[in-house]
Amino acid sequence: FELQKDLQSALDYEQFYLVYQPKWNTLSHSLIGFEALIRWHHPRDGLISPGEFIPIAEESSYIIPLTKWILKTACIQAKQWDSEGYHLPVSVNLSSSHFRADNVAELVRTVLNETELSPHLLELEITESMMLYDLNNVIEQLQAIRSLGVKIAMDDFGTGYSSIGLLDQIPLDTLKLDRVFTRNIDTKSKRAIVRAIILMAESLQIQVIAEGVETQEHVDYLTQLGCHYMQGYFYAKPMKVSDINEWLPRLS
Ligand code: G
Ligand code: G
Ligand code: MN
Ligand code: NA
Repeated sequence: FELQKDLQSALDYEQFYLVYQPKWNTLSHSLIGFEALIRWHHPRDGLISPGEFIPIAEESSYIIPLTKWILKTACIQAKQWDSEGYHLPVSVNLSSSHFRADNVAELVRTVLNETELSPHLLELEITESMMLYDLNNVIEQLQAIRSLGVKIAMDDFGTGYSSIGLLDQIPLDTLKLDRVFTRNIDTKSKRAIVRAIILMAESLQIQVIAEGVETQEHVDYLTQLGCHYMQGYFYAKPMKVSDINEWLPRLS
């Protein structure tokens, strides 16, 4: 209750900020983009995890203005990096309740217009649970978003209510392999599943990126299985803009 009340004023008091986690191409050893992740600096309790407050925001329509702020802030940042010569896409996480409560495609169109960000520098991360309700409505919105030139990624793939049978119906550019696969990649049976997911994605012309890559062993196994896009603490943690800006010039 307390948290819910504080949440309502957090946007007005500018208590939110975004951190950005690099995504890596392990073949070319290059940065391929960032995932934007929200942080809440609570005036009394300090840093509160989105794992705690996003579900609360999702229970009310607060998720709509909150996501609008996230989307706009991430687009402004991507536009800024673009103008500095870093033409890197930024991904933004969307909540499934948002698709039920609002026209997400319209929001994306508005924010792209306001920020003048090139649509190909934006990616949206959706989850399998989005497909549970009103599948046709979600697919329609995703098609409208994709026709703008914005990319769509399926987050946490393989853990939720598996949408494997829908992969040819959902407009999709990327699968984000959930970090439980990475964590258990030293298990033969898990590798068999990951291999099958990668082969299936290839045939459907969908890219695969592994999440939660933390060790050289993870990198080696995933590389053997044909996965060449990775995200995780092994490469970089989510960072504040000021840290990213210090880190970027040292890459090349
Ligand atoms: O960043 P962290 O690992 O603490 O995130 C915890 C959870 O919160 C993850 O499931 C992540 O997807 C979610 N999350 C983080 N930032 C956002 C955001 O901006 N929007 C939404 N909808 N979820 C987010
Ligand atoms: O659900 P989603 O994939 O959007 O969640 C992203 C969350 O995963 C972020 O909160 C981020 O802090 C966290 N994360 C990023 N890299 C790693 C990692 O290598 N290991 C673990 N355990 N968590 C990670
Ligand atoms: Mn994500
Ligand atoms: Na994920």
